[in-house]
Amino acid sequence: MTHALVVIDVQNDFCPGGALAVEGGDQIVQPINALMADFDAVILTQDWHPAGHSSFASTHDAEPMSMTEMPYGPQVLWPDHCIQGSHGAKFHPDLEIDRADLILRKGFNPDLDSYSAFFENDHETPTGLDGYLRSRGIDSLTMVGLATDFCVNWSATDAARLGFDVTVRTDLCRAIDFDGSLDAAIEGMKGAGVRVG
Ligand code: VGL
Ligand code: ZN
Repeated sequence: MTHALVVIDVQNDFCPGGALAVEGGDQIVQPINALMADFDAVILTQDWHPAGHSSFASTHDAEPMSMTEMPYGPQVLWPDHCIQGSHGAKFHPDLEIDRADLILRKGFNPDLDSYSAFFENDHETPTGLDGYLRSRGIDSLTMVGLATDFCVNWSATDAARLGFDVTVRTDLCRAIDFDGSLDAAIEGMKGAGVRVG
C-alpha cells in the first residue's frame, strides 16, 4: 500500500484567535509535523474563499451559524473566514508546509462551498484530488486536521466511498461540535467504512 497523510485546513482562521476558531486547533500542529515522516506523501488542503462567498452569513445578511438552503441542499452560514490571500487563510505558522507534495485549495467557487477535499458540497464537482492520488498509486489515507465534524468528516467519507483505505486520527483533529455535529460525523464516518482511531 502507498500511504498519504492528508492534513485538512490547519489554517489561522480555524485556530484560537481566528475567525472560525476551533477549540484547541493549534494543539495538533506539532504532532502532525512529527507524523509527516511516516508517510509516502503529504498533502495539505487549504480552505480558500473569495470575499462575499455564498457560505458566509454576511453575504446573506444572516446570523453566523444559521442555516440556509442552497440549490444543492442545506448549508451552514459561517462567519467570514479563509478569504483568499488573508492572514486567516494562511496555514498555522508552525505547520511544516515545506514537507507537502501537494497543497489543494478548495472553496474558491463563489456559489458553492467545499468541505470535502474530493467534491464540492453539491457532491458532484470534483476537486481533482481523486485523480491525483490514483495517478500516484496512493491507495491508503490517514486524515488529520480541522474540523473533525465538517471538512475532515466530508473528506474521509468521500474517500472511503471512492475506495480508499481511510483512517481518521481523531486525536489529531479538533471539532466545531455545533448542534450534535461531532457525534453525527463519527457515526457517519464509521458507517462509510472509515477507521476512526
Ligand atoms: C470548515 C466550515 C467552513 C472546515 C471550512 O475546515 O471544517 N468548516 N469551512
Ligand atoms: Zn470554509
